[in-house]
Amino acid sequence: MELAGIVGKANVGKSTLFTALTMVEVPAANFPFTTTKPNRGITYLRVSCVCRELGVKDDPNNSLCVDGTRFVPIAVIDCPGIVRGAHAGRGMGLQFLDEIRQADALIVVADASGGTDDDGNPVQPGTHDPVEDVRMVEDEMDLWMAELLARDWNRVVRVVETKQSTMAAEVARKMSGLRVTEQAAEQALESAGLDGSRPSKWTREDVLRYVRALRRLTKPMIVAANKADVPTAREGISRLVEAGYDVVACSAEAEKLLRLAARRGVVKYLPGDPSFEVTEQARLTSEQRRALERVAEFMARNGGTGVQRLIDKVYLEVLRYIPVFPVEDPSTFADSNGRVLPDVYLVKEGSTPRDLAYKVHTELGENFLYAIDARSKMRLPADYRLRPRDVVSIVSAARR
Ligand SMILES: Nc1nc2c(ncn2[C@@H]2O[C@H](COP(=O)(O)OP(=O)(O)OP(=O)(O)O)[C@@H](O)[C@H]2O)c(=O)[nH]1
Ligand SMILES: [Mg+2]
Repeated sequence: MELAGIVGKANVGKSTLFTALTMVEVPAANFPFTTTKPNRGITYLRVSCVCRELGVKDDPNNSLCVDGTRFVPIAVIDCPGIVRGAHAGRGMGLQFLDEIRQADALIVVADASGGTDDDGNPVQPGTHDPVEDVRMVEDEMDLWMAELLARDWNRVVRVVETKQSTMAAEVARKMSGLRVTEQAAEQALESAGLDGSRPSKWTREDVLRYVRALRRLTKPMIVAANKADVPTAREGISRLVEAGYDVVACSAEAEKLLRLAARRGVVKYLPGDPSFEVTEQARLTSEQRRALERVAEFMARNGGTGVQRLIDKVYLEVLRYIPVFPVEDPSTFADSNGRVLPDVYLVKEGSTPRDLAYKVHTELGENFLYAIDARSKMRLPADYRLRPRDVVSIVSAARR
């Protein structure tokens, strides 16, 4: 399953976001280091289902369909807070980053309201620049990666400079746990403008420039400009956008409140909806009513709480994944058990039907013959690139 890591400065709302995304209740409180160990849960990517367009009643297997909206599961991990010096053990340290080595992408949470200092202590809102929240996390992660790279550096220098190996091969070997491929290691050399054949000439700045390039390639990130419901967040959000980050303004607190209220039947709300409705049977205290009114006002300004948008943007825009519906029978859109539109798979933009086959099952990939577009019942050309919401039947040589 896909995996996203939630990281950020202490006390910015990571655990609140995690609970809003997963409905797994974990402690959240207004002081730094509330979280001491990573929390794991499942959230969902929201995509439009093809069931209505095809006029069928689906029977999902790997995802949920609610009134024509599909929710595809994605694992998320909430991490302890990061402060300057964490790579050297300050605060909660960075050991926990081991848990998110396999993440596809990182959600870096910032306190857009500017109401927490460098160490996560509450301060007057609007007095701290949230761009600093993000830079600090990037710097600490780079120092952590540089340390990984520096381990047995002398040996790497020797084997590379005596041409027994290449820098890219050595980096990929050392960092394969971080999903660093040889190709990415090579590409990072280029984008950092470094000579991979002479590592003995690299300065410490060169190493940092290199791991920064490598991190950007292998752990793309999106910034959650959280606490966007606080008035001072306006300025903070603009600063984050101006700094060039991919930013989604959100209120984890508003989303958490809504999802809990929806679960209790108080409101009608699907994650990612731009607004919600209070149900008729809801019995609310005046305080609860006011809280919901504040959320409604915020959503009207922000086009929703922004929380679902984070996940959707990470996977569909930053990582450029495409949701496709593999089916076995192109006439009924069912699998061999008769389940209609059972699964949604996420494939990288540019993937072919054969890539999809491999993703479903290695054996299906190996015995791939061709694929059929289940909408038109036409055979797809061998070089066909999958498009969002394609419904594809794979024909393989495998016998059951
Ligand atoms: N106004 C507002 N407050 C929020 C929001 N999200 C979280 N908070 C508050 O921010 C404080 C910190 O929330 P947590 O979720 O514990 O933050 P964290 O980043 O997990 O903190 P650590 O685990 O200590 O690093 C709590 O008081 C939350 O209620 C939000 O969207 N808006
Ligand atoms: Mg936390």
